[in-house]
Amino acid sequence: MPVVQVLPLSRELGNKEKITINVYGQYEEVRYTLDGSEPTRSSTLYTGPFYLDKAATVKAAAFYGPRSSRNPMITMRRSRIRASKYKVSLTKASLPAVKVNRAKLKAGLSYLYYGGQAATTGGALSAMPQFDPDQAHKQGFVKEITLAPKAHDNNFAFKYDGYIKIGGAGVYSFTLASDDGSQLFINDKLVVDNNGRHGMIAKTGQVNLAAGFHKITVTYFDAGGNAKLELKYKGPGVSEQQVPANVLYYEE
Ligand SMILES: [Ca+2]
Repeated sequence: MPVVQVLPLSRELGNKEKITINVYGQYEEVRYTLDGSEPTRSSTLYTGPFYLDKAATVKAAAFYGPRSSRNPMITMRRSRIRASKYKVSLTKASLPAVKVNRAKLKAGLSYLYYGGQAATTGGALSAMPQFDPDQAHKQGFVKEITLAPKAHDNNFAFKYDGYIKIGGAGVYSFTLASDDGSQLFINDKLVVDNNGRHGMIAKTGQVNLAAGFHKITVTYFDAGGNAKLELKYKGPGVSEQQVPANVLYYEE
């Protein structure tokens, strides 16, 4: 009986993955499915490596002899089925860049700050607030993500807004570490959700970005104890680092 192998073995796909089916032994043909069903003689015929760009379960089987049979369609046997499961965490399409008025761009991010009684209707702030601009304790600009402008040691929140300049198109990983909760939005899409009351935790999210400017929003709150916030990223031509000041802008 021929032995079938589907390569690569189960894994997370990038944007596109080449799938190869190898067969060891004598066989007539190889057929496969992508929906998890068992391959039959009417399934897709394998003629060579093919590309997958979405989640799928590849199930393949070789069909074999006996060659001398008068009716090989009926008597042909099926090898053991081999399956390989592929998943994707990314949508294939990239987030398009947004239009900005370059003449009005300034380095840094704008922020809204909430602390003390001003941020809540009752008692100290202990969860991500609504970030109503009218309720902000103060606002201003920072060169990069930092808690430096805080006016309280505990129970405060920030919302940073601006643009991030992406040089090379492709998949970027953002890692948001915070004590307590934080969230990262790119073009209003939640990319990292690290919300909740907790000590220092890092969470990572990936997003496929076109080159150009993208809206970036980071929200953060501290519910007491230690307070920390860090945003790192890596992507095409960018080794993992704190998101640097020279890619952050706000519109005046
Ligand atoms: Ca804390």
